[in-house]
Amino acid sequence: MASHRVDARPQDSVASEGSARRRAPYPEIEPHESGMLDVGDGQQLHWECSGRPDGTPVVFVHGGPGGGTNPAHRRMFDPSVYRIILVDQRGCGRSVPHVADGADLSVNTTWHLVADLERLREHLGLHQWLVFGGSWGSTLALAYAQEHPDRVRGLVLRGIFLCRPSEIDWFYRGGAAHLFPDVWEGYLAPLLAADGPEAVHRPGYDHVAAYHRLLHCGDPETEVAAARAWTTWETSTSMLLPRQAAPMGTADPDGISDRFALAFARIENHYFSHDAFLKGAAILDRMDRISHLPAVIVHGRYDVVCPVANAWELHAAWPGSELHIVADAGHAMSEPGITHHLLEATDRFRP
Ligand code: STX
Repeated sequence: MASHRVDARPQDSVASEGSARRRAPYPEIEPHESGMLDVGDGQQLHWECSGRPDGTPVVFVHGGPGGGTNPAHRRMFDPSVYRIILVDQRGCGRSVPHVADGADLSVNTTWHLVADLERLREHLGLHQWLVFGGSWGSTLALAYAQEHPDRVRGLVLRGIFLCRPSEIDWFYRGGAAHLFPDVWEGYLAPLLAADGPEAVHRPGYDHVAAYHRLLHCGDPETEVAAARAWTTWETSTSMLLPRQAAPMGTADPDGISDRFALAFARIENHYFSHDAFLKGAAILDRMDRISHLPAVIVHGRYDVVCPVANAWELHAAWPGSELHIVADAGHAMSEPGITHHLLEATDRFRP
């Protein structure tokens, strides 16, 4: 039966949410196994397993695309029962070749990433796994599950992103600028420098196409400046109250390296220049393939990167899913209310 929960009323959300009511992630752990998986096309993916070696498998599908995994991601799962699998998607994180080193983006599409997950599952000898993904990780988790429903035990999804053109327009072509006009100035700066104000402010100007030119212009300084501006726009708009959230690796705007920014910006821009390669395979059009699978969806009410309507539409198309709208959170996994509900969800999927 369909169910949805709004966990706190907006007016009482922040002040009354004592830390006692919000769970902290599991302790830091180290992997017990890792490797590089050759997936063809000259690509090798870095993967690792932590937690219980013979535990119930869960795969963490990271965001971006291009965001990579980090040690904090292990902490969303009970390590005494889960075999926790982290994998860096093509071209980013510890996978090679890295996009910052010029990796070929023509062999980097949603369908390559779906096939890569399946290859990793086979490599690890797993019959099925729980699939956990946020943001772009939710898009990819859904695309994977729709291709390979028999391999998925269930899904835990947050910050739902369906990668529709309207969602790309919202975040990268001026919608969200209405909420973050100050941060948007930083996003526009490289475009203004390259194309001038008349062009940039003309209706129909394509910010994503303009960024594509800058990110591949051949001048390293311009490329890095563009990559950092693109990435900062995203990291600086992802939390309702940044100081409330624990530092979680890449979400820290001060912790962005040039290398991270180049991969993140180039890979995202590549996917969003191609509607994430989903034409004819829109996520919401193929829900019949996975509507029998159990799923928990967690989404912040004030998610500016991926508006909560995405989660609402996904839940509406998935009668068995459970939706938690967190009243005092934005987009980031590290926000207290988001972390809390994700931990509750992964605990409930324990065997
Ligand atoms: N991109 C959304 C996404 O997947 C549209 C995402 N947003 N921020 C992140 O990922 C990081 C936390 C990896 C910076």
